[in-house]
Amino acid sequence: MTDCIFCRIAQGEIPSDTVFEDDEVLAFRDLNPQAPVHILVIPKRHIATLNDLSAEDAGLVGRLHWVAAQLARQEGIAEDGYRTVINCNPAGGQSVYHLHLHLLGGRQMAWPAG
Ligand code: IU
Repeated sequence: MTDCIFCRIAQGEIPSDTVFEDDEVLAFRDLNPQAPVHILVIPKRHIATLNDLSAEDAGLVGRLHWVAAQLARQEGIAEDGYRTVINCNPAGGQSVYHLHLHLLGGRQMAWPAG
């Protein structure tokens, strides 16, 4: 989708601080970090929200989490702990309509999430 900013980042049309990339997945640092480590892990293919997943996408979503866990190790936050979040639709706090997994760490997280 040409009007999707994360599709444009995934295609390299808009620069990002990339920390991981393969054929299916891109991970880059959030422009407005909410924690010392705040990375977004996205599928390169456009999927708007968690609601738009098909059964065939289950492996891809697992891969987003696997990449997040590898990055947590790489960033040195795996042992202390971290949080992964996928916001869905307005009440879930989603603002960019291209599926993305937040990886947040480097500080104590509060619960319940705001
Ligand atoms: P949300 O779950 O849709 O609310 O998260 C969107 C995130 O995308 C949010 O943390 C933004 O800071 C981040 N972001 C970004 O890193 N780069 C961008 O160009 C845009 C949003 I637009």
